[in-house]
Amino acid sequence: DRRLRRRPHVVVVAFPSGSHAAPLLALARALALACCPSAAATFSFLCTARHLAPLRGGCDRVPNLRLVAIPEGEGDGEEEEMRRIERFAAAAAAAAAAEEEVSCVVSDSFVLAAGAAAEKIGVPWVPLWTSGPHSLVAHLHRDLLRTTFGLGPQAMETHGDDPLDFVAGLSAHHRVRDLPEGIVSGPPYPEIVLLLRTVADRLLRRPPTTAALVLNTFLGFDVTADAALASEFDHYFPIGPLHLLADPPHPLADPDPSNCLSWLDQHPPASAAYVGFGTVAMPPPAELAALAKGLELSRAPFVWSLKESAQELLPPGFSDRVRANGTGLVVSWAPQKAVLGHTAVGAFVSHCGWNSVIESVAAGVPMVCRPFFGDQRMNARAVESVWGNGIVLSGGVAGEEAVAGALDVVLRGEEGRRMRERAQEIKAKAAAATGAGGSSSENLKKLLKIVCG
Ligand code: U2F
Repeated sequence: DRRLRRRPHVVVVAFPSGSHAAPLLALARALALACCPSAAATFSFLCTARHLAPLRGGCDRVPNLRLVAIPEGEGDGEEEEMRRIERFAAAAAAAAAAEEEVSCVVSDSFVLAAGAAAEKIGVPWVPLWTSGPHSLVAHLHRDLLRTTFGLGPQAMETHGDDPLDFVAGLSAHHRVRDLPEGIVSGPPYPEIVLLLRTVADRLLRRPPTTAALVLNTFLGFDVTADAALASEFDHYFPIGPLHLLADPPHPLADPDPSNCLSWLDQHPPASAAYVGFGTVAMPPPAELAALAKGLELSRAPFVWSLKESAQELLPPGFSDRVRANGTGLVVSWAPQKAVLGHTAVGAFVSHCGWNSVIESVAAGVPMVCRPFFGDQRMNARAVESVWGNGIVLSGGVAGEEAVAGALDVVLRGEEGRRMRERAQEIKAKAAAATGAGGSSSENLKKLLKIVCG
């Protein structure tokens, strides 16, 4: 048995797309720090050079964490993107198998090749699910959902508003229409949907092929999902918010090329909105224009992180006008964690990607939700109806009146005050979970025993 013969060496394999690598690196960093300074184990984090570059900050302080760049091929568009990721995953799996003294493979759950490599070399595999917990529950119960609602457009037409609380882990608030694509909606399936289905099947394989399953959440945040996942997996480890674990890099260390933080300094507490839709989702041009008008109508100061290419789709003169009159700042990148942590920010207009949800939770900022795809609708539903730390935009999209109305509610209304209180309560729980003796910190220690043997 390799694990008996050798000093632990944990190989960690990222999924090099969008925001996936960051939470996995936070986990690797926390694990590596937990066995520092004795450096009882070494951690090698395998990722593409492109996705590693913005993440290097804060890793220098961790001597037993190696960042290993794996070459990637060229590729644009979804199909090419998936080919590129497959090439990376194959190269990373080969590199993992060739690494010396491997005691465990930790990976993004999307990198099934890493699980296969672990199986081949006879060491445990620990996947991290980076999306929201409800979407995982839904993927795991795909067959039950299909048997109940059928498969194809009619499932949504006939059952769109049916509740999902008959599925262990979901609430009565969750609806069929919130489900991720590919569960009851029929083919054709985009490649990412097919990948997710294979991932769910792999996680469900019996006897289990996973030594532990990690989620970027914390015990007590969603008790229903926790209970279901704990009964499904022997080693379910909610270890989050990952970016708060073990001496994390300070959020103020993130680059702030457009000076969002000093701009926010000029505004009173909880008066401003931060708008950001993550790394993949993009509202159609008409909605971008409506959102811009809604922000102006609300008169709330705002920072809006919007890719340069999309800024061209805003109403002519919008960015210059709001910058000149001091009401808004449109930037192509914002240090989101630090922005959410700024006292001036009182609302986060978000697509509800899981990193954004968990960062908003960690900062205690209520959300105004405009979900697009994947887990985002289930996350948004839970924000509004399960956790109570925000609302979904009326009509589900960013209409001018809907945006202004939602910001009025969250920033100025009585209901908004309650959401803020709720957000602060959840923030306190998240801080306790990642503090000394907290559930996430204790789960990290238990996971360390599994990965180091
Ligand atoms: C996919 O989500 P996204 O990458 O689109 O969105 P998030 O999970 O919210 O992650 C975005 C990250 O990028 C950071 C931000 C988050 O950590 O702080 N960021 C920033 O710092 N500055 C910016 O200007 C813009 C972003 C997918 F679409 C979702 O459905 C999944 O839930 C998610 C996780 O698997 O991946």
